[in-house]
Amino acid sequence: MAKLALLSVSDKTGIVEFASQLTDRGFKVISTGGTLKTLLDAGVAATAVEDVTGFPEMLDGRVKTLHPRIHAGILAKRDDPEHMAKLAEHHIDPIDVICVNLYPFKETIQKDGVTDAEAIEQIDIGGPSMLRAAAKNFRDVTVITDQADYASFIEKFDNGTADEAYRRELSAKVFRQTAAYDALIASYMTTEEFPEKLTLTYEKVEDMRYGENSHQKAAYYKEPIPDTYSLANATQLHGKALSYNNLRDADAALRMIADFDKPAVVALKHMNPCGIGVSDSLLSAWNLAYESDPISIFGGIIALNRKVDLATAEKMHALFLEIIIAPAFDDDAYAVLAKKKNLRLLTLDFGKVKVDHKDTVTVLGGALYQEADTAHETISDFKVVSETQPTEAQLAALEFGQTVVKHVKSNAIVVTTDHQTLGVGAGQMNRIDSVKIAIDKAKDKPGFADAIVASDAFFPMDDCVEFAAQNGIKAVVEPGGSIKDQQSIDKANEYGIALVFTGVRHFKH
Ligand code: 93A
Repeated sequence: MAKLALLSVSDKTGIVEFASQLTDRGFKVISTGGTLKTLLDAGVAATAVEDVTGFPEMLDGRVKTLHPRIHAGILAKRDDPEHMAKLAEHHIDPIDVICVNLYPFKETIQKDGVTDAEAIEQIDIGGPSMLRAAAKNFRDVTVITDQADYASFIEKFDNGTADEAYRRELSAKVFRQTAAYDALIASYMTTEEFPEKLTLTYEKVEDMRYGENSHQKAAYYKEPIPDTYSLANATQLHGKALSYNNLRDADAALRMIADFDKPAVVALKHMNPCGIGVSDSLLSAWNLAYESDPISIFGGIIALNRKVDLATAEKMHALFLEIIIAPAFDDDAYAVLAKKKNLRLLTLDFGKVKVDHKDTVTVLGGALYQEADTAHETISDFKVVSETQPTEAQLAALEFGQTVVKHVKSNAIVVTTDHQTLGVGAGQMNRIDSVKIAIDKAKDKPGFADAIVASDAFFPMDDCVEFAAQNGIKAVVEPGGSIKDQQSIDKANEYGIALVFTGVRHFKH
């Protein structure tokens, strides 16, 4: 009896060649409507599923292969005499190879203006059923869902290595595929923000040379349909492959720069900004970001929110940088930057800036899932709690500082003007230490006379306000909310400086 192969594919790429290779090797091919037509048109012998089931495809194709003659043929255990006797009793032939790829649900829901009915029609039922049945019965059945496996199966079949271990690999691949397919459907159908089962699914972009450190293995995955403004949608034009740390840093830089409308440059190291400049031109924004901390920027990640021009490119070219990410590069700017063969140059559509999604982090044995911190306080959200009112200029600086500080690892303190960071104190376990670091970095810079202090969380004691005031700071912004707020307010009044509360904390761990 000829071995049977059932081929039913939405994406018909490579199917004619695969089917003819199967028939050349003595397989009898069975197919569903569209696949059958493709094969017959190409002159490959194949039988209609209807001729096997004795039933027509019905309900607009919703029922084609959902039939005991198909599923018993897949699921029968070949070494079980009772199973085989049942097949014989009902004149059902065992099916040896299942080759299926599914209705294009993902592609469909990405189409502009797609209706719910169109999306739902693309939920494949019969395909996953056959795949899962064959994957369950991998000891006897070969199941193929990845086009890349057409050639590998033929090769292994020919050299006698299409064995049970190989079929088990294919089976695992199928369960991953159907799980991911269902996860995407689940996310399409789900309206709850935090459903009782989190069915996230990611697709491998690449294996990485290593993870955070060279002894850690790692791979990069992206969402099936990432937001337009996301690192997964960035295009690398030039340079070495992005490392694990590069990707995290580039992501952090993209989140930061998304908060600025005017020409802005973010320079970043280890997920923290070392310089942010905002101005009327990209070049002057670059100068501000650079002058914020000309030492730390070495080996940094740069995000710019305008097309990179030659003058700015030349400035960047003079430094050792890891990554430059921008909406685009002028040709001459690109030519200058691309002289460094390792420098990674990336572009991303900044026209679709929208950092509004959920972040997932893992803990041992679990995952935490939360809304991204998109809260953004402006002057109208500020509550002045000191006797001294901030000036207009100070208010603008406080707003800039508040925009920056939420992107800095806690405990976060930044010293800024209204368009430039002067000092960043990040990641200290004690808030006063962050204040000291930020002020120490800022105090000799031009612009310090107008500088303010911004804090990501409340001051637990009055020492932060005191230290700032003693060092010449005239305005401070913090969320407030400490039981000792009054002490900080008293200290601001004692020194005659302005203190502003936002009411919103921006921890970043
Ligand atoms: O509508 S279905 O869920 N009902 C079925 O019984 C069925 N059998 C196979 N979809 C079904 N398929 C799918 O049809 C396959 O997964 C494949 O994607 C597609 C191939 O159809 P055609 O050969 O007509 O192009």
